[in-house]
Amino acid sequence: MSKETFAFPPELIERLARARSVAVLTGAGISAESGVPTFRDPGGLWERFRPEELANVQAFLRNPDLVQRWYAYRRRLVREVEPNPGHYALVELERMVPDFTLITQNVDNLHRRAGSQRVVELHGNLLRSYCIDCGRPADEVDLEAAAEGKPARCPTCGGLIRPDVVWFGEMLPEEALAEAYAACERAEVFLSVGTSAVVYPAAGLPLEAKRAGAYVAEINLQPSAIADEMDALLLGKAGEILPALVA
Ligand code: BJW
Ligand code: ZN
Repeated sequence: MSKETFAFPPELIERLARARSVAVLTGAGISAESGVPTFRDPGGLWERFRPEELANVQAFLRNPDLVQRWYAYRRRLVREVEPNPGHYALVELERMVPDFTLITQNVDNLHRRAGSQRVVELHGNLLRSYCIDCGRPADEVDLEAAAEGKPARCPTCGGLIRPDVVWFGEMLPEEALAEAYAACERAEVFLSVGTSAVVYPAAGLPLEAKRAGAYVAEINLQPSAIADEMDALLLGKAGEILPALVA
């Protein structure tokens, strides 16, 4: 597929060709074609697992073993998959634009593995873990040391080890969030890709960019919660639309 075969709004193509500053926000949808389940789609993670039992600190403290095992399962999964054409198209876009920021809600590390350089991780990274008491980073060996039914603990202080991701009710990493807002202020074009836009503050970023003057376009399988606010809505797979857009 190329720009000719895909009906892109001419204004998007023109703005993108001229833009010196572009920001992109990605969500789970961009990794779907790699085989990583999204959260809220049919068959998504939250259909089989309840977020309130897994994605907040109270749940972790109540049942650290269960939460650790859930993340171990997801770590294995993301290590087994590969970045897809959507990820690689964003690497290409970064090469074409002088000021480019890739803001991601994803914790799967696939943007970095694809080769994206400037990646702002808003919700952390599944492949990192740390001790909730002393803060030391933990490695895979520490995590695997857990005995059956006993959660993994820090070899230094005995504290529980948690994944370095942002759970509900937790603050996003301050520096990452500041970088994301700054990129929204500068962006002439902002692309929102594969996110349902229901989780804040990330969901507010496209509208920040629009308020600051950017042309905002959404690329999504289904319209997001904020699709009506977009200048352009491109419905389809990110792994097909993004490569056509940057071709
Ligand atoms: C495709 C596709 C293909 C499929 N191609 N597309 C303001 C208003 C209301 C509530 C709040 C608010 N501010 C804060 C809150 C509370 C809360 C919140 O937002 N709640 C709402 C759900 C109501 N936010 C927080 O708690 C945040 N912290 C915070 O704000 O701190 C300050 C504070 C604290 C206390 C009180 C108030 C303020 C933290 C949010 C952390 C989110 N964490 C998670 C889990 C990360 C760890 C893990 O992975 O386990 O992050 S939740 C989960 O959702 C994950 C994702 O990053 C996030 C977003 O999901 P995403 O990426 O959009 O995925 P889906 O599945 O929802 O959508 C997929 C999309 O792809 C769909 O649109 C498909 O159509 C599409 N798609 N295939 C293109 N091939
Ligand atoms: Zn410790």
